Amino acid sequence: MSFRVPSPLYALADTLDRPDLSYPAVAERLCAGGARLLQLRVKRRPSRDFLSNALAVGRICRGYGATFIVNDRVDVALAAGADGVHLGQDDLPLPAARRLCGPAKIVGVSTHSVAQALAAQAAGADYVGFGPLFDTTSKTTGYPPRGLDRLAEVCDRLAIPVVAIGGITTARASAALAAGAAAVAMIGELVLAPDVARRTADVLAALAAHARP
Ligand code: 3NM
Repeated sequence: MSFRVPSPLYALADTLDRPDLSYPAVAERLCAGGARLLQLRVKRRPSRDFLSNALAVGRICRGYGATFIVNDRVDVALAAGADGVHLGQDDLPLPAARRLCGPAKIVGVSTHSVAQALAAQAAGADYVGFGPLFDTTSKTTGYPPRGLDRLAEVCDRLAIPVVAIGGITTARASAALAAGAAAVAMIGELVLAPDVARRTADVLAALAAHARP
């Protein structure tokens, strides 16, 4: 399957451990602001809690016509009827995930080097995440910022879409697309904004301005 990202913004619905945020509420505001490619990113939660959030977020995404991806867990993605799953380097290897998901689901992989990105493509990933592009406090990646030059190298070497991630702000988003990324993924810039829907709309407007000739 040849996958095309449905939007240049890949919005990650994560609560960043803020007690005042819920996954469905974040997803609703992201979609209301125009996000049409959304990943539910749940960490350190019991499986049944993860699934109930995935079912709720899946309903919201379907209502908006947004593509819905679940992070890390193939079983939760399938049980929630998601469009796909996003795997980290320590999650199920791609061939196993593909056997469980079948060919129609979108399978993405987090990568942090050219070698990892090439390996993910060779194993049949539909897209790769590549990061951390810049410094980020949202995830301890174990890698220093990869920077725009390395992003450009990965984009040059891969035939599948590359999604840039890590420390991306509204102001820096266009630079990632200019380096060849098909989309930018964001957490903090969106979900910690005073008005999540408005910030999402502002990012989409900035990305659309970049796309105009
Ligand atoms: N993955 P923010 S960086 C989830 O490098 C994630 O693979 C990364 O959050 C990677 O937009 C990251 O707030 C955190 O920086 C992204």
